Amino acid sequence: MAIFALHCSRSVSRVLCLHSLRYTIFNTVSTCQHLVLVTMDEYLRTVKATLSGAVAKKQPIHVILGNEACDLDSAVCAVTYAYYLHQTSNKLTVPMLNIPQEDYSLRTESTYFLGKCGITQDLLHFRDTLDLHALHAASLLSLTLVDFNVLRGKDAGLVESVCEILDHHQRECIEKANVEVEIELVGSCCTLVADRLMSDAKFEFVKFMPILLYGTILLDTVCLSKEAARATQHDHDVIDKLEKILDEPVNKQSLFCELQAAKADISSLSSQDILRKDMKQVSGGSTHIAICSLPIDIVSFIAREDAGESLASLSSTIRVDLIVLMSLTMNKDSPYRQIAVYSKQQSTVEKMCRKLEECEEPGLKLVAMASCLGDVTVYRQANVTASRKKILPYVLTVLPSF
Ligand SMILES: [Mn+2]
Repeated sequence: MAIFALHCSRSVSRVLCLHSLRYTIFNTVSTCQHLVLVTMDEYLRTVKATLSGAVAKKQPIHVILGNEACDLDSAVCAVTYAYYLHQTSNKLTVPMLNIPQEDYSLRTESTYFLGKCGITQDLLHFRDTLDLHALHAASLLSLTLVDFNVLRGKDAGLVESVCEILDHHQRECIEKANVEVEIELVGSCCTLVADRLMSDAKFEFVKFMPILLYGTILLDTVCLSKEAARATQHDHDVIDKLEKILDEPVNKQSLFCELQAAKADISSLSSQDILRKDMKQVSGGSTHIAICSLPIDIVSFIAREDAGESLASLSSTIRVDLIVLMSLTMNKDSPYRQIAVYSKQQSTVEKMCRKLEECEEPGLKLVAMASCLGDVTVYRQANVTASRKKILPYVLTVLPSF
């Protein structure tokens, strides 16, 4: 048996007993005198080492699945909540990023921040590295959805495997027995995860876990900005509590800027990569659309030489009729938003623009801007508080009329 002293943010350090890796996964607490604490990367290594064996032996697997945009919030929620469940339950718990593995490099803020905390791509699981549909068909899958609450498209078939939902988007899932649902419209889903973990007196935070949650909440709430109005009292409270258990003191503004810079670092990305970096696809009636959150302002994006081409090729590759672009950037310390509509069909652009201009809940306060591309209509969105989270449900209600 190996004895490890591990830095732990809450208690100074603890002597840990760590038996074989297999032991820690299946018998975490029950037969060990001390609570077994493993670091996050050790936990992820264990899952990597045991997962294929578990699949071959047809053992049940619990997957923590983030949303298909796979932003930092989804990634951090999946990893931290999976770690928590691993420590407090006896099931093999796997965090999964809801994108194909090859798309992970586009999530520059996630590769940066998780990487900085020792969580590299080889330790993560993606949609094409574990077949959820096969596990579901074999009745071996249970699912926790984090940062979204409804399975769309092909994934709708997985719904019977869902046992728990933890989210901060408007509720779309229907009430079901045996599904534990916690939805609260806070600024970051990490607020709900952090609160749940901090409320469990038996749970010990390990190194990097508080900072991952803390940084993600800051990024999601534009550093708790009043103007952006994304942070609720609950986000503020959780930030205050996390502050007390950080491994070392952190300056909020500089961490936010660091993450924002990582998110906006598009130096290695093509224009099509930029569109796919944070994209959600939805359908209504027979209309399919994508809503892309861009890491740079839209006017700068469409000025790129291959922007028009990339919009055209993306819309044919993923077969959407229309693409809505959104951007949130900082302009002299104030949040600044633009929104745009692209389609090959001019009439479709006009129709969506009219719907966005008419939107009352939330009112977007759109101001038309000059566009260098004929098939893209761009606005400054003076209501900076209307995020994709708020606009997407509205767009879903108007799509059937297209
Ligand atoms: Mn989120």
